[in-house]
Amino acid sequence: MIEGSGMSRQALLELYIEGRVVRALDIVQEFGFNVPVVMFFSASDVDGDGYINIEMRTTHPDREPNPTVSAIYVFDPDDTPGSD
Ligand SMILES: [Ca+2]
Repeated sequence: MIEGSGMSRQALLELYIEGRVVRALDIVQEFGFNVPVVMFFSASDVDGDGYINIEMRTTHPDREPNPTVSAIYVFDPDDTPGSD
């Protein structure tokens, strides 16, 4: 779950899984101010190190230095809940 902090309405966030950008977004522009957002991504341990590396970076660290992820859930691909 990700929520725009309102520090900047122009912050562009990049979400990475295993070193690859899986989504770039302006969360406030797309979803609104202080609106919780749930996103689903498929992932696997691409480099075989035993971990699925997930990162979130801002392209505007001067305006949004600390983007926050409230929670990350990992589900079995055969038992993934809906977005409701
Ligand atoms: Ca890995």
